Amino acid sequence: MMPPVNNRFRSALDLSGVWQIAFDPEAEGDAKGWANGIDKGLSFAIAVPGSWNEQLAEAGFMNYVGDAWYETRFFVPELSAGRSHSLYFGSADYVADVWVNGQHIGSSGAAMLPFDLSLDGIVTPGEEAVLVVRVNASLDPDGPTQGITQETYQEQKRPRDEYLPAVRFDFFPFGGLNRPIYLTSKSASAIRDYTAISDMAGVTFSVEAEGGAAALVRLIGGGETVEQQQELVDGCASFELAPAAPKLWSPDSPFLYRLEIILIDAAGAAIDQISQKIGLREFRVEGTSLLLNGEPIILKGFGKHEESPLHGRGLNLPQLVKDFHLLKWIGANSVRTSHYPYSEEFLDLADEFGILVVDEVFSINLDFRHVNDSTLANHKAAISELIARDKNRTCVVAWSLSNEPGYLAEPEYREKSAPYWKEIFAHARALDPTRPMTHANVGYAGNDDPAFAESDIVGMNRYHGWYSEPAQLDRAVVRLKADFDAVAVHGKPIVLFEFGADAMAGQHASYDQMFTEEYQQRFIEAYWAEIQAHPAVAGGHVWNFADFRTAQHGRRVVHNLKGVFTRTREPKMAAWGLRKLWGAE
Ligand code: BDP
Repeated sequence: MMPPVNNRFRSALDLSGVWQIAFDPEAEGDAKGWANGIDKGLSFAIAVPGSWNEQLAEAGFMNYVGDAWYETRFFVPELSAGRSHSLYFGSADYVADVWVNGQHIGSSGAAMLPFDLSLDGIVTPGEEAVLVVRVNASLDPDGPTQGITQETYQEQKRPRDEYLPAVRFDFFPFGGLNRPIYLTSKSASAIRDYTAISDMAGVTFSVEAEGGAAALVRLIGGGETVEQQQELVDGCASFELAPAAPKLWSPDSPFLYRLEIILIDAAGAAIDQISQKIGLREFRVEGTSLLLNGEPIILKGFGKHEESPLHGRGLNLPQLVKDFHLLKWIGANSVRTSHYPYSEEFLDLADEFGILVVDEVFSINLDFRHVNDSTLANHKAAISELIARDKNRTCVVAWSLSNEPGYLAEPEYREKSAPYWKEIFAHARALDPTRPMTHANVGYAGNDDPAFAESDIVGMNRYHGWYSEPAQLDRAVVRLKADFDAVAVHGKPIVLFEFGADAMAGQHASYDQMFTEEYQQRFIEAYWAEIQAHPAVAGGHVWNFADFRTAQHGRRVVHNLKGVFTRTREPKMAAWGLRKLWGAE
């Protein structure tokens, strides 16, 4: 799916602003006719994009995950008469239905990904339209991240496991319209999709269009313009664009070309255009190494989250820009989008700043006691939608297809997961044969995790010295090295996608004590030494870049404090330590 574009041929009107929201805990909105307009007697003002939780905490909705109905009005410009209109949602957390002028125009697809709904025949240029969106922040029990309800803990006699809100993961389930929404317009004859695969020599490119006779493609940059025009056959054409003196993209020098795709009609006139920035780079696996542009690279970076005070998971551009400066300041070269696809604005900045992205599908802690055919189908659909959105991104160098499946050490994981992973990885590889695939293994799933056989990169998360061997780094590193040795049998590069310790900013001790800034720093340094020493380990991502909010339960102080920056981005001691370790000082 292509992001919204503003140019000569297309317009994208940002509908961000203050909307109205009404909560519907009993799911009666449908029967009450809220699709035509929500009950203003019950509604609150709400900023979009932005999660409802912290905005409306005082009104009682901090932990709300049920139906919530949004309403706004938008104007369809008269100028756009005769054009094709749609509404583009960056995401809706986690499921949504959309009505315009009382008509149901469609639903969201995979959670945390965009969806685009046609308005043709629904809106009239020159007139205002009423937009109603019903969002629900609970997850399908058969999704790639399985949902859970508040009742489950009691039914399963696990009251001590109860989280508020009920989730099966370690971050807060912020609900709402968390990314921008656009009213888009384009001509009926338009570029439908394109695939741009870059390497060190240039770009292999293919385009699909609705209407038009030919496509003109230009790669502009480094003092050169490479241009090709071809007739469309069945709406498609393919190109090879190779500059004479290619300038490469890398973390040290994130040079971006401009790629222009112009659709041309039979009379030779331009009728549509899309442009994107693209870097020339090659990322691949060779033996136990990762190579960027032919040179071995060690991944240094973080698992992150998209979240901030007040905004919740709502897009917070100032913080996002700051985060990229902090990534550079600390000497990081990569990020995993733990544990879901991040915004397109995040990817724009990663391209720009030269940050390699391991792009993760929203699949967390899959419990194989409850995995069924629907789980597999939904997981595959989420991968298809992720790859469709991000396939043209220079920064995306690998796909992560799941985080910590088999997390409960359930015996079913061994029995059922090998064929499951075979299908999942084959599905992803068929959609993108160019990027390596990985997942993030949890210790409980074992060093013989069936997913390793399918992966190109052996990804793992380890917390020796935290959840086990508390405050005993000498024992922790022995176990870590044993894990590395055990998974090295695959002969593939190993990346430690998570390791870290909680530190309460301002807490100190002169000996190893959990939750202090010193222990967090010593923990990270001890792990980094093992990462550097092991010949098969090709990188490490500290968990986490910054502190983040979790659901409420007795094992968290409402925040996970494993950030090397606080939630408001002040560095802890470990951040200064990493800056030295990673050679940025
Ligand atoms: C891992 C999870 C991550 C958690 C982290 C932790 O992948 O989401 O936040 O552990 O416990 O198991 O801090």
